[in-house]
Amino acid sequence: MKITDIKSPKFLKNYSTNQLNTLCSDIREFLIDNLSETGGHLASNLGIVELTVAMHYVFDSPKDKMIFDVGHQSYIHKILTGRADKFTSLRQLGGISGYQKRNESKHDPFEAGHSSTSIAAALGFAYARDLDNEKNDVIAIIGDGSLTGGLAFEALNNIETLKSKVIVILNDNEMSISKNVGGLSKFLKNVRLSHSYETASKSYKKFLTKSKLGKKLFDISYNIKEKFKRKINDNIFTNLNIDYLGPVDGHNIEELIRALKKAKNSKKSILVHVLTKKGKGYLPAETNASAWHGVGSFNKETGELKKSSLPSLSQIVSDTVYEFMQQDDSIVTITPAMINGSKLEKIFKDFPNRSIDTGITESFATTLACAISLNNKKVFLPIYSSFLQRAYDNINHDIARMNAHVVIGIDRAGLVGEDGETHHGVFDISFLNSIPNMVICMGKDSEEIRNLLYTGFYKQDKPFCIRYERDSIEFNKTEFKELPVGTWKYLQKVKGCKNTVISYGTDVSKLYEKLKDKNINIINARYIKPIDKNILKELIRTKQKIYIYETNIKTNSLGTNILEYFNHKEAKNKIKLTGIDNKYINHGKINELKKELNLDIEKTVEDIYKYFNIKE
Ligand SMILES: Cc1ncc(C[n+]2csc(CCOP(=O)(O)OP(=O)(O)O)c2C)c(N)n1
Repeated sequence: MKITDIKSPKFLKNYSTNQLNTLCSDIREFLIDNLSETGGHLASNLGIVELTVAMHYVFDSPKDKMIFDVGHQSYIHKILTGRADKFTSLRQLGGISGYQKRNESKHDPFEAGHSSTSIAAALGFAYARDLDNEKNDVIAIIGDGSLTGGLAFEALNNIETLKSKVIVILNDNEMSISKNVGGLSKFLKNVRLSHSYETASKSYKKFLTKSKLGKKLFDISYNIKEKFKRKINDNIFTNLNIDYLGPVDGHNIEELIRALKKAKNSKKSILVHVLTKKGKGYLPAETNASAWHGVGSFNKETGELKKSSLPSLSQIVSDTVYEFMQQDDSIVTITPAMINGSKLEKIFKDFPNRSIDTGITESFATTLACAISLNNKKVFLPIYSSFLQRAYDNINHDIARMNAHVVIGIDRAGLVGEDGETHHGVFDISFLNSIPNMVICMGKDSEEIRNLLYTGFYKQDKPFCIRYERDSIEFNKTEFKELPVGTWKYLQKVKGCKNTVISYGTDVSKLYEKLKDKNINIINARYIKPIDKNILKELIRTKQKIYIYETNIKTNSLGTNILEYFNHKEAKNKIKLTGIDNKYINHGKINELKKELNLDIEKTVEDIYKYFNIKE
């Protein structure tokens, strides 16, 4: 069957094992073809092809609910539920999402993008099902990486409390984005080892039991194996009163179908442990699954990924902290599972004793960072803006309240593009702005980013948040200099001019490039909190007309900080505030999204001219 002709998963029920295997190969080819154009989470999806096919063979979606954790690995589910013909639009403006979406299909019962929610969601669906006396299965598909998140553990713990049956499929590929970490990951590794022992021991028995000595050797190893097995059957899951089934070879359709049927027939909640290979079937992704976790477009023949020739802002930040760590052994770097995304590879390689990957644990990592810093240490804690939402309480209750010296790197601040709604970093200013003791800043270029980091680490000793966008820019390695907290800078000051533009980050550099030599003052508000009251007083005194440009939610933004101050001073200045209204933003390329929001630089410049009555 042509992949794009699939309209519903029903056809699978009549397929033989051979046909199912052929379908899996065709799906892999389809994924590689399409993702080489659109980009997406290739390695995660290649690893879960057989598992998703087997799930749709055994269960009946949409009656049975399939909830994919994060949802980045739900592409095969999308294909089997009739969305293959839309794959050329995957993650593109107006196209299908890279995650499950309720308004996209009745086969998507729940939505995510952030990890570790699937078991909680499955429990909620199962509980409601039981209240209604319905009979359907609810299945959470969660990776071993996402299982490191505390929310997943809270849900596992509540399976006993709610008593509603759920099926948890643990897709264990030993990887989060990087190699998975932690005690649970070690336990899963032991189970994997026992599985390979199990497979090997069949031929081993045949060979050894031929002689007396061989039989003795076999008995000894058999006892060790049995002990191991007992340990596995008495594990964290069974102790939480969840049946454990596995491990199952995740690339063997027959084995998978057998296990999933058992899970379906089980009366109790059950976890099926499935072993898969991330990137399976595409050599570049199999051999470097981290790099191929989520990719842009690529050359499918050579496996070459298309990349910017300029360094990313994450790289510039990470390289700067690396320079500090070389001189200063009081600095510790902590990441919640984002070594690759936050470009921390070199720090982790060269300072293994002062760098910690905590798994997908934004909230834990933040409290950990706080406590470490209270012991004469400085902690660098880079977290993507949207994932930082998970750590709000820890930032407020721990770091800010105890005034801990943690430098939070707010990576992917602003619009992030193709990952869409769940990933845009447009809320962090709003939720950090209200926290006492908090400093929030953003640099306009690599020099300013370096100097802000220098200020955060060495010229103050309190919480310090530095935001940086998903972008690549020129990198100039410059001497460090303090940028006093709460100070702004004029990029252009025109004598007698009454028009002022205020912005920050690389946006202010872009505006400066377009507006230089015009009758407009341009202020770089590099500190969003605290604001520069000296400059603001001057703007009031000289009766400036003000245009504030931000690409974040307007609520509780730099703009509202300025308005509040002006209100307090009973100032009469005319002010225009731009930014994003209080709504969720879809997926698409960053520049396309900015256009849709009337926030692209070209339109903004036109708007500025109009506002100030200036001819272009
Ligand atoms: C709260 C949160 N933090 C970080 C991420 C980024 N992230 C997306 S997928 C992923 C790894 C997930 O690993 P796993 O669940 O094992 O899935 P795999 O891709 O290996 O199949 C991470 C860290 C996220 N989506 N949500």
